[in-house]
Amino acid sequence: MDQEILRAVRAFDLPEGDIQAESHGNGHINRTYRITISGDSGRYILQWINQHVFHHPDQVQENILAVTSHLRKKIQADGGDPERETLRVIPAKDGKPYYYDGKGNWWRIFPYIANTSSRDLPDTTALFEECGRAFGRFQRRLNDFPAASLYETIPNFHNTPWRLEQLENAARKDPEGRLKDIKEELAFCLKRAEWTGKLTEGLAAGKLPLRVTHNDTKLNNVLLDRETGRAICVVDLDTVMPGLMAYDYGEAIRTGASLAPEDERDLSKVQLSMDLVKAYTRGFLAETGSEMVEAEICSLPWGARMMALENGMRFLTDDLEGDRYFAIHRKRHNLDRARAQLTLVKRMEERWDEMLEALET
Ligand code: ADP
Ligand code: GN1
Ligand code: MG
Repeated sequence: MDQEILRAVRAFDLPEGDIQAESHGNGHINRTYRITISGDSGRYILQWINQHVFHHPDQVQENILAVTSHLRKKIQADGGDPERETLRVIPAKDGKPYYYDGKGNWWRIFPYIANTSSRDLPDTTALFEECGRAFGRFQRRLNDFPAASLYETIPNFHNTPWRLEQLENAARKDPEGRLKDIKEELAFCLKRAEWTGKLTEGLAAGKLPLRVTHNDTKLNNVLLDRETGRAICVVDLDTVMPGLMAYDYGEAIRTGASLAPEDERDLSKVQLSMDLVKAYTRGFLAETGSEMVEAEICSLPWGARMMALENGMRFLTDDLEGDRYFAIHRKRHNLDRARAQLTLVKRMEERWDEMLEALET
């Protein structure tokens, strides 16, 4: 096994024993391993934090420690089980919430939450409604957390007008000579420039309140209990930062209410399921509806459209720049992803009235 993994596990405050590591999960950013230690009944999730994406991994870990400590208290007060319902940061032997090896590698470790799995696409509307409840609960339990105390782990993360500027810059430079293949997709994005500021402007005008948000509410960031199917724990807390409710609603709809994978090449399969949209909305609003101001509720469908466009633009930018950000598994993978996401934008536009009506369900 990779010596770096062994060294990393040994840096944490864990029982001694023979270490086994297996790759785990489907993320595009960090590297995740499931760890077992002989003689210890527990298992662990070890993650290498991508420093190219998170420039201050220590700040990421400080955020996660603060947020999970807050969540633990709320879960206890609700009569829940904090060991299953939130992540727990295991400290390194030097007491820090991470291990840095001095050579550019940052690591963290959490207990593995047993008998759970995650899905890239929802199997049923009931499951997706459950996920809506889980992200809604996460949001509700953090509504009294001091947002200003959190580090902004990725500046401009959901600043969609800025994402569009990045795309235009990449197109101007065209470092890999790929612009010729993406002219149509670029034009699609530019045509939507006027509404990319809809959420950021709502925030600046004081109409949309700033909250503590997850910001990466992909379906596979919810752990589901294998026996009951219940959504029990929200993971992937790297991007928990101040943000807008519409981001968390929107990113979930983007990834969970589409009937095709994020990188589907057959664009006729990229369809929006209104049953899934309604199911998620029901679950999310059941937990958060009473917390939100009217303008915020109205902004939710825009969040979905914005997240689909924003991800489409990010994938397109990464394709132009030679695939430096998102891990790819085939040639022009980011272009496939971009095409699927922009198709999803189109589907949302076609069914816009229904998306607005879904708020009433
Ligand atoms: P990435 O940022 O690369 O998406 P995640 O933190 O989401 O990484 O982890 C990848 C996958 O590992 C998740 O989708 C989930 O299925 C699983 N996972 C993460 N943390 C845990 C945990 N503590 N217990 C069990 N499974 C986990
Ligand atoms: C990344 O880490 P993962 O795979 O959950 C990305 C998200 C994108 C997503 C697209 C920190 O999420 O913003 O929406 O890929 N995370 C970061 O699949 O950039
Ligand atoms: Mg993830």
